[in-house]
Amino acid sequence: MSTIAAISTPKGMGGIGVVRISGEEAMEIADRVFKPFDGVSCLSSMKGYTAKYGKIMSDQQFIDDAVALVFKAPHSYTGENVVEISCHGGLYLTREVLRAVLKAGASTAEPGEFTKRAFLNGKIDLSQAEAVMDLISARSRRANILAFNQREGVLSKKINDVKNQLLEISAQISAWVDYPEEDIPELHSTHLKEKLEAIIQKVESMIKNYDVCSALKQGVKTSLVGRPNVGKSTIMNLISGFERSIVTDVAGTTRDIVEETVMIGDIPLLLSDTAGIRNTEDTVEKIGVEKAKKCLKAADLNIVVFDSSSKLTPEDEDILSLCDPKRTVLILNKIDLGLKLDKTKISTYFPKIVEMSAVNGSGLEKFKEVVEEIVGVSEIDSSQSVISNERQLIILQKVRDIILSALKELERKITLDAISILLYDSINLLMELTGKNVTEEIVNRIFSQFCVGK
Ligand SMILES: Nc1nc2c(ncn2[C@@H]2O[C@H](COP(=O)(O)OP(=O)(O)OP(=O)(O)O)[C@@H](O)[C@H]2O)c(=O)[nH]1
Ligand SMILES: [Mg+2]
Repeated sequence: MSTIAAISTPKGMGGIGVVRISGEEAMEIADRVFKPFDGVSCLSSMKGYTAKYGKIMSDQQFIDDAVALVFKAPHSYTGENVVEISCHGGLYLTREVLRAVLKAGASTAEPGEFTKRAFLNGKIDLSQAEAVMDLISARSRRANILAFNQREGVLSKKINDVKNQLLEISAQISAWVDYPEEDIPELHSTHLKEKLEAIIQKVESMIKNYDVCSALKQGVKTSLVGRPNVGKSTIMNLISGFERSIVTDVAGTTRDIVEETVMIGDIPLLLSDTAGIRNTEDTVEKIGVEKAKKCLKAADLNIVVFDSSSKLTPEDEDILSLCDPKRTVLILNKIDLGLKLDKTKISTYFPKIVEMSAVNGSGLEKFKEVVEEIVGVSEIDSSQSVISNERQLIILQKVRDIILSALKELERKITLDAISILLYDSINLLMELTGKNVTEEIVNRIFSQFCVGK
């Protein structure tokens, strides 16, 4: 494999910038551009995990002073020889250093190629490699812990456990089918059934957390709706921490959708402040109201705002009729003006209710708790293995369905041969998850979603 290089730090200005080189000739190539200040040593003769201070030269021209850190195969991220050159950060300098390294014989790394090599060299399996991407994009502590566990192999271990159990059952079935006359204990179908059911449960528990985890990663599409003047935009500004939406005491202030991503604890909400919903003849406002309704329908979470200092109106009830109670939070706003709204009428259908004053900030803590409950983060155990993308989800769903059909076959007393074939199918799928049985095309597709330099 060729020796590759890329800038591994983000584009832009920074204290340092890192150019990473990986491949058999990493040290030799680095030696052509990096000259240690002590004058004698070269990187090729250095031990792994050691560093030198020196200068970067290209065509006899001084580019920058830098630190070169040497990793010897297989003790590196990629499993190959690696040199990491830390130079001064900045678009121009890091690019110049990379250019010098490429001139000296390295080729440009593809997106995700360092991690791909780590996978191909057996340093990590595919689900761990996918976790590296999650780790980089994690926006909260919990998303970070989940990705970290996956990279540490928690998911891979669970997948391997399930796979080994399936293999064991298949082996028993095969032995019994192939050598019925031997002294192999007869397979009890109830025993077999119990084992398969236990496996289905394990697979289900991995699938179950997917929605929550993808909410943590990608954010929850959230609409902020209600009739005009109830304080939606004030709440938008309170949650986002700055004056994102225009607030006035005129009903019908917000006309268009105003979007902002906000963090509620560990959960990113993709929040849309909308026009107050009411019947109106105003052409512009009418369009805004239609947009608000569309936004409400498309959201995963609806925040419906009421003015708690006045009675519930038919307009409020119309808005509620569009919402699914399971994914709706009601905010009784303007609580500082005294509660006049009768809660009992709505709380039977919509139990998630928060009293708030958007002007003085009261109720924000309770709001956070309620959102966490609805999204389900409180239920997930961060030490658990969770899947993190559609590819993994689809494979696990297939595995579950195949084992379910194996169970059915068992109940219909179909031959054990047929069951054995189904079990082998599911074992193959599980191996696809960790990358032991995966086509080059899939591997390439996964790593192409990475950024260059990772
Ligand atoms: N006393 C009190 N006033 C509030 C509170 N929240 C908002 N207001 C006031 O209510 C008025 C309307 O607030 P907005 O945030 O613009 O209401 P909105 O729901 O976005 O209104 P539209 O965009 O017109 O649909 C403003 O004068 C706010 O200062 C609150 O908690 N208490
Ligand atoms: Mg508004």
